[in-house]
Amino acid sequence: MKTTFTLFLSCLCCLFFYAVSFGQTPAPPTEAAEAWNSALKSLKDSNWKQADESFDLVLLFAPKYAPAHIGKLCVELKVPEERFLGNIEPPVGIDELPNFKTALENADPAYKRQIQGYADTLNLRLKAMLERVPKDNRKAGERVELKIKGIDYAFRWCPAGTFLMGSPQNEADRRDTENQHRVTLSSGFWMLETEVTQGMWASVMGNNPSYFKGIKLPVEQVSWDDCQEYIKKLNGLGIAPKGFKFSLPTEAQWEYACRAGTTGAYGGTGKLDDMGWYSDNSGGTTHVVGTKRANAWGLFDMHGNVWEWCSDLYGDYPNGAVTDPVGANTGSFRVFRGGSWFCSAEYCRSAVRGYDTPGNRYHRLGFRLSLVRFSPESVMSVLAFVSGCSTVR
Ligand SMILES: [Ca+2]
Repeated sequence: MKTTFTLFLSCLCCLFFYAVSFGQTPAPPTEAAEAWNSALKSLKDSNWKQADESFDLVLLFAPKYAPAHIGKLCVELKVPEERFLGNIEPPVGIDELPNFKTALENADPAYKRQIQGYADTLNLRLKAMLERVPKDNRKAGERVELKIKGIDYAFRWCPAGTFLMGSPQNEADRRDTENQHRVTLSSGFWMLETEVTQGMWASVMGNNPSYFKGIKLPVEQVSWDDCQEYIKKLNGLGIAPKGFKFSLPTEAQWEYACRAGTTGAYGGTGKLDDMGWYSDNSGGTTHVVGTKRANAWGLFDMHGNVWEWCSDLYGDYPNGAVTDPVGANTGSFRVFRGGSWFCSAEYCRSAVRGYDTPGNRYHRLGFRLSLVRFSPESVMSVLAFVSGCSTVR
């Protein structure tokens, strides 16, 4: 435990020095901010193991976030210099001397050597962390179930891979916004087998905003912002499989899962009437999820029933090949996909893109969950980041 805590503070020390040296002030992603607050609370509670785990999450979620907030930590912890630089014996009283930040700002040569040692230790530690990331060798469509608030959530595995996103020039009714380009998804992910149902929503949120009522009908009249609240609550339950978190799928993940290896206008059998509820067969309402045919990876209602929010900001597709795209950097609209009970067939194609402001709600718009892995790439960027630290002499 002593070693663990020493390493933890070593991380902070190293990252703080980086912040002082380079003055970075990146905005914190929500997950990193939450992990950071959790680490602070755990330290105050003298829960060293939890603090260490939370700091791991900060590194995983947003390595560049940590340094800008070390100063805040110093103020809160008031860790004395001599204890920080020597052998730390927890618990460290948070009311002790506020010399830590000053010491770092002065950063004499001896201290820089200490930083070097910390950086090397952290480097080894992060490499070990990378090696612990399990290999994704599951088969496409593999199924797992989670029981959440008494309700079964079935997820299907979508393996890492490459596909053509968008529609070919000869596809009927295609739009100019669907220009075809090659997309590689470097990590596999889990996709909810169906749209999120009203039963799922109500059990977590305590309300049901849907226009058409029924616990097995897809939830609708939920905004993109509402979905974020639901997902935040799910992640707060601590029930996601180790190394994964609940999320909206990215637009690329959504289309990749919808196509499940197909290249035509519709996935599965290729016939929309088999695969989904749309204006010609819906009778003007949503339907119980999972009552049409599933696609090749076991996913239902990717065409029709309700449109499904994705995480991306809407923007033009790139012209060339991309890896792990997450949408536009700026914009006012969030993407949704797949068409609905209200739409004619052309709007239910695999490649069709819808979008709207994140606060809007409609009785033809819902969503689907994904479970995505904490990115190994974020660990790699920490390694690069620490290497930058190590150059200090
Ligand atoms: Ca749908």
